[in-house]
Amino acid sequence: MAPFGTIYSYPNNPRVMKTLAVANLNGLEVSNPEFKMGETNRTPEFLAKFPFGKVPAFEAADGTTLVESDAIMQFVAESGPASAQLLGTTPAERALISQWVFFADGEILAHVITLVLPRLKLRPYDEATENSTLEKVERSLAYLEKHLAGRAWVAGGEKLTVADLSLAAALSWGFAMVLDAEVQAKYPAVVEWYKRTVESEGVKQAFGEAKFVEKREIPQ
Ligand SMILES: N[C@@H](CCC(=O)N[C@@H](CS)C(=O)NCC(=O)O)C(=O)O
Repeated sequence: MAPFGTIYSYPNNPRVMKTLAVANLNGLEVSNPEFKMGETNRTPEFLAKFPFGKVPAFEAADGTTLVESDAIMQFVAESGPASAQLLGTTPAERALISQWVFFADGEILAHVITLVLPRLKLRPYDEATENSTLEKVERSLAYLEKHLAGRAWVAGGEKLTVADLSLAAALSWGFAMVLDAEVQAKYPAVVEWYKRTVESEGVKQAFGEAKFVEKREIPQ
């Protein structure tokens, strides 16, 4: 199989997992070469293609270059036989799927990153920020919990879509590092849907084994 494209990023970036899952479901090969954050993305070669210098960054075999992980995911989703399943077909289906992709980025991932950065020693820990951010994440989880009643997949169809992949990617560092057993117990439908998503064929190979933190540690 000729490679469809290359995605550049540091390893285990949730913003990459969703695209790699979509590539698997579409039978497309997307390579993810070795990359050193702060080095590879500062080289003149990288900046010539991706002047913003952020990752993920994507280059298709046809020369198309893209940044913004959801645009990359959409491009790869549009480019294979699972396109209708992943992105929907009617205007209403497509907009609903986009709604959850935007929700995943703005209402979950942004907060999860605020919670995770002090645990990766990339930002000082601040208790007030931690508590207010946890409240925001829990508001989103409560909304998702209710929405999932009677639904196997977020957009309501019979198969997963990019909505599920974006939300699961946004939550992956959260469940692994911060949203511990006490939080998980409040949102059983979310946890069940999350496991269903990340254990799906094609997704598990991209996301790796799901990790759940038992008790969140407070960074010192
Ligand atoms: N909205 C962008 C966010 C990309 C982003 O913030 N990437 C970070 C790493 S996760 C980055 O490359 N930071 C390097 C920098 O700020 O120079 C997306 O979804 O792709």
